[in-house]
Amino acid sequence: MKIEDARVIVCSPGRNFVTLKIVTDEGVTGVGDATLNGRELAVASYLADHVVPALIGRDPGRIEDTWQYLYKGSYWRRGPVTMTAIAAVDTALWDIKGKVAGLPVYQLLGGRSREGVTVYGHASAPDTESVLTEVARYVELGYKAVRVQTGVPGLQTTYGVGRGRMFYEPADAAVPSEATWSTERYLAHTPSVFARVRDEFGPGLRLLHDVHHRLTPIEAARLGRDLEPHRLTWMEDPVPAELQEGFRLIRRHTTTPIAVGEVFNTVWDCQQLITEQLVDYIRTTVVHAGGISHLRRIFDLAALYHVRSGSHGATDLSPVCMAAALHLDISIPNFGLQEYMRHTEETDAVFPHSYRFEDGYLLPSESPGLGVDIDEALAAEYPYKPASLPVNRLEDGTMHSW
Ligand code: EZ4
Ligand code: CO
Repeated sequence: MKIEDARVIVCSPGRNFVTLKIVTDEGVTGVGDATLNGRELAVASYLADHVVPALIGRDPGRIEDTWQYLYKGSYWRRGPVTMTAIAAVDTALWDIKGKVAGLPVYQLLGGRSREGVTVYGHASAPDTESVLTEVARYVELGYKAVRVQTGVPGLQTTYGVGRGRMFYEPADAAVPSEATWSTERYLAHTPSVFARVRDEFGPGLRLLHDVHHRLTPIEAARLGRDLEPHRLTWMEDPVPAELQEGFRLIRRHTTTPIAVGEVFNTVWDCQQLITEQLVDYIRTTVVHAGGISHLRRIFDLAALYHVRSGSHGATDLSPVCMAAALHLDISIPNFGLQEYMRHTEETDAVFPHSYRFEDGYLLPSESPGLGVDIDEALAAEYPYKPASLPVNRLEDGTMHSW
């Protein structure tokens, strides 16, 4: 079998997505997600201009060899654009291998290690009282874990607080919109939100919170300590993580578990965090960390150090990524949680899939391969729209991490 064609499909059904579809000479096809939020066209060009020509004629069964070819062969290693492009190829080849074998991909990864993939949803609202209603909505749907984000008194907008119920889409303008941040206001407010939510919902519900890279290690240590009585499942991205050793300082002061990694691309970005046991959950994903092959390497390393998976799953990760994530999630020994933000109806229609939500779990498809596809005719009805992630400034105008 040979790769005959590979198409890069850019579309915007509700938001922008980049998808790679590989076609073989025997008619078997595979799909991979290549969406990098706010930088979509860079990956589309990387694939179309630099990767696709080298794929034509290759044996689609050689997944590992193709991964190494694209990683070592580019000379310029790592980085989000490169690793997202490699991820798309890797994912599509796993899809093809599953279809050829007549098995869902999780069977090729060793089969089920659990009955379902526990997911968490996003409850958000401008204030504490109204967020209780949003958490209750998820509990009623059967969710066993909920991420809670609220507005901060004195700040106009805050990360994670959506305009609509059960939906949040931060990439909102062609040129980045600007938000204002105050660490003081945030630290003063957030513990009281979790006190109220824990009090209302009791000890059984798993609660999570995303700090979104906005604190310094000692500030994060203080927040972690203030949240300890409310027993969070995790505090996510407490600080920007380029400085991996910075997490030692957080660890010294708090037992609130830490989850990091949605912006990481390779095992090298989290090697120290994992081997020094500085985090509890690693949030790397299929689409941004080199596909199923490389993500499994990261999770295997993590398993040696008591670190569990907690893959990113916001709406900018397409149903193709979600389908792939579920095959890995159900098979690995050290699964923790999977983030799950529901896509819009338009997105779901363009990416027909057969994974399903049931009582707080997502269940991977039983179809051969990944069990997801792209309707190219429908996708063509939703052309790309420039959209960037916002930027963040402190109240005095200083640039800050968003
Ligand atoms: O800001 O996916 O945990 N989820 C997140 C997301 C990210 C977006 C960036 O593309 O942090 O909301
Ligand atoms: Co996050």
